[in-house]
Amino acid sequence: MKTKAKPNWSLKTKIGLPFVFLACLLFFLAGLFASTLLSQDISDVRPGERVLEAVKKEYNLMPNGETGDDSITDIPFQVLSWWPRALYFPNFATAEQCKAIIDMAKPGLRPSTLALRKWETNENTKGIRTSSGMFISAAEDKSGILDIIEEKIARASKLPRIHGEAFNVLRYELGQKYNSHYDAFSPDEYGPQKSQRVASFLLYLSDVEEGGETMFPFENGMNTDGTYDYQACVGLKVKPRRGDGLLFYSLFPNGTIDPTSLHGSCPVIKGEKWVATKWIRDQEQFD
Ligand SMILES: O=C(O)CCC(=O)C(=O)O
Repeated sequence: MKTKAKPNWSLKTKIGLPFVFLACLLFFLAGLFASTLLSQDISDVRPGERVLEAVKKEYNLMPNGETGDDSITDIPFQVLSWWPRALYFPNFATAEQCKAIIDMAKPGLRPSTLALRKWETNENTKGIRTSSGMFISAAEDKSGILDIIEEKIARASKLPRIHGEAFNVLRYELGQKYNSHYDAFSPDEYGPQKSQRVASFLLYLSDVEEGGETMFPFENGMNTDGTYDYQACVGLKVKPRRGDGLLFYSLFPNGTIDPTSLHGSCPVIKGEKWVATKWIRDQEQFD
């Protein structure tokens, strides 16, 4: 008797089940990928990055006053500290702008100088600030780059452009540094002042391989027990990165000097540091 051939279930199982399993897995992964893409508002958020204003909006602008304009400014920043009030602005300038500013400054570099306190002389302050630098105003720069940067600094700091001093472009070579100091001038130490520095904006024009950080040794009251050595590179440190900006305020909102705004430049250990500083005053600056 001819027996009915038994279907070969074992062979089908070997081919069919892994195929079905793989197909399901692929569908599942494709679905997961698509739903992740659709739920993203912005495409340039890196994992772990804190974004406060992620959704782009349409703005219905107000009529502006005589000194305002009809644009919206969007400059991303990170609050580094409230004491001192210090803000970090990634990608504030382009690599091309940084290079152009360095090229402008190179021919005019001279040893950096210090504003001297009543009891200080050039002799007894040697070694406090060892960089070289030069001053250049936006009006002197025919390329217009400093004009663009200055306008952006005014928007970032919310302080009018006309309160800014000329840019002080600085170069720190190996081992060069600036001991901790205040940018504001205490009348007790410097005598009566016609105006006061409110804030400082530092635009880093180069990366530095090692060292060269801008430091705030008294951040949030650290190191304030009276034993701080003004050369020591401690506290909150900001690593220079080409194109990034750092804004900090030397005065409290009530106009008195913030003791935690003490800051300096750590020595460069490897590489070279270039930075453009803009000091911003409490009234129009004529220079
Ligand atoms: O170079 C730095 O990081 C700090 C510069 C500075 O303290 C200044 O120019 O007042």
